[in-house]
Amino acid sequence: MTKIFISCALPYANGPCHLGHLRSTYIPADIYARYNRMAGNEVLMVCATDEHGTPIAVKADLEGKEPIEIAKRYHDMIAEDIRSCDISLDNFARTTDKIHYKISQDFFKYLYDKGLIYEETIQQLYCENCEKFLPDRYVEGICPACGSEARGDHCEACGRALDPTELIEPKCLTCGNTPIICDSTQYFFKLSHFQEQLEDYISTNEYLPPNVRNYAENWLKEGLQDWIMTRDMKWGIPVPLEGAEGKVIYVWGEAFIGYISSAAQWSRRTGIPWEDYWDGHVVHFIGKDIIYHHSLFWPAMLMGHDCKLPDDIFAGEFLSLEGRKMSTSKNWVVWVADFVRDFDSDLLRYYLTVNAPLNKDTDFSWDDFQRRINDELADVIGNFLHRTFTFTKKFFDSKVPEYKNPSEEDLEFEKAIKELPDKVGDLISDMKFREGLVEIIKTAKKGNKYFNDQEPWKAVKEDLERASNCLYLSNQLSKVLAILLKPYIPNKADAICNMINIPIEDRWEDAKVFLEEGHTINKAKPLFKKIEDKAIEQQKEKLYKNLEESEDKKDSRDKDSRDNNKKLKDKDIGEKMDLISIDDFAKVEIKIGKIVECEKIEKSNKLLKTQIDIGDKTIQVVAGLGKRYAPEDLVGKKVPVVTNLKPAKLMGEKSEGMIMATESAAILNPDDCEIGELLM
Ligand code: B3M
Ligand code: ZN
Repeated sequence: MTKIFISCALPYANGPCHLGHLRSTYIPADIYARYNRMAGNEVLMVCATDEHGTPIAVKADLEGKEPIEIAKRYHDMIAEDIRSCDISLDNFARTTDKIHYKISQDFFKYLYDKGLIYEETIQQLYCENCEKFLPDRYVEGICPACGSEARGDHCEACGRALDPTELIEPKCLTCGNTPIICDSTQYFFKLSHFQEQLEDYISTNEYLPPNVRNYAENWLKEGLQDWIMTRDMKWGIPVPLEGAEGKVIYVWGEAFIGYISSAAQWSRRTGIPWEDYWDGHVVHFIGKDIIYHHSLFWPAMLMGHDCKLPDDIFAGEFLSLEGRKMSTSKNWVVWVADFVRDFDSDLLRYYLTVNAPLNKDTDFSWDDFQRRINDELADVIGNFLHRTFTFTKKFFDSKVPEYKNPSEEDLEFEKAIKELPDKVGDLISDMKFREGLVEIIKTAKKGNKYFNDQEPWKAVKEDLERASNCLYLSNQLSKVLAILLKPYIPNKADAICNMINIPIEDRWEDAKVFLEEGHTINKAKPLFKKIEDKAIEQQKEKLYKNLEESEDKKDSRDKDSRDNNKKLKDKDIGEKMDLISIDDFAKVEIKIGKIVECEKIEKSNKLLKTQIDIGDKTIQVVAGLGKRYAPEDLVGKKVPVVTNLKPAKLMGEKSEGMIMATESAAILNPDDCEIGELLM
């Protein structure tokens, strides 16, 4: 039994949750937490709202309210969003809680006393009219790099981080005056001091996924700069040093502490020390835009304290919406609260998990959502369960029938059922949430095929043993599905347990225990309703209407601003997903080839060296197919090959092309592949 500390990135309390938050962070964290609890590990999963920072202070100014009122409003909304999707947090706190202030200030002071935080005078923008320094978002101007309008420390158009003093034509956001540049003293964290230790941490930590490691290594190569840890503003946690009046700790200098203060709050409530969990296995679930902060800045702060470092940082990549980047300011977004008003949250959990692996950017599209729910949840899982239960009722008096003299097909299906719990469990432990779900769907598909092949509706008259074995095994798979689906779609899983008439299962191991012959099941109820075209059309209409309205508003706000049209056009181009033109596609040459020779590459357990006849010549291709195919199986096989790739070397062997295969390393043959599988 292991103790596991799971954190979800803290959402800013300046807006409710949208689907992007769920996809990158909360759903994966929850699947992992639920599975681990079921597997008998002890889990502490925490989160909080991140309530400081300039965006909240600016919003408050604009609305004529106190920042704490804004924060409270969104904290409540976010808490409801998270609850409505059954994210099973053990504690959801706020960075404005007293305990958070205390721990953050102590943390800051400790680093200062150790000489890891120092003072330095720098230049900052100052508004003489408002008599205040203008940190981050308090100032607007033009981005010196791309010429677009930029907010303080960040240009949304080109994605660059800016020093506000670099802005062209800066304006105070509050009063519109042009600020002046003034000296100001701030506190800096000696991040550069930790360069070597961080290099070591990043290169030796076996858990870090490749996307996190790559980003971190690239930044480390550039060399780390010290981080400014303070701001001149009222809203925030006061810097706990003499002579630092009027300064607060920079929001990123205390947000991480939210993981700890939320856990500490939980400890207070339960009497259980959170430290035991931190000493176990620590996993941070985050979005990819904050890898820098979590892989470098936070570990360095912990190193400064001689604390144990996070074991794993799991970063979900981005979700776009109908092929465009999501944008809250343009209302190009689906809010969680709107979604769950119209659909069951389990459908969302399902779709956002199965849609693509988390280490890839992906798109939410309403049509695809409808297709997957109807074709997979309703047609595959729903149909399998429904047939099993109604048939058991009709022909076996709602009792699990006998299993006698199994046929070869029975034995094969029984094996697939018995293997499933470990297979899926291992994938989830490995953070391969989508792959686990795909295995479940695949097995349910197998179940449908087996049911069709056994034809129990006929067999019940001709060969009772065959019908009875079929229903025996189908009920067993239903039980396994009820348990294995729990981390993914908890409500539906509970509903399946009710239909099978077993307690709501919370132990993974129970999936390995078969129902007894004679066990009585309950009446079947429809589990997944198909989503109608009309419902999807309505959602799309709403989305496009929102976009138009927000563009109208923006147009009237911007009517006197320079060059507005050009800017919108440029932005639109930048915001499209990575779409390619037909000309780009035409560059790829794909041919059907025949594998004429194939051998294993020594020292690799998956690479195969193949010679492929592509008509006019034979090329050598090194392919990662060895886990799935033996070399002798491939000789003589026809395969699609990309033939105009730049040659590369893999394990010292030249590779002049690429065999088209799916992400699960199956050679392309659409009938054998899953819908939605990526080719690579
Ligand atoms: N509040 C939200 C974000 O940048 C930010 C996360 C803090 S995690 C310690 O996604
Ligand atoms: Zn001003």
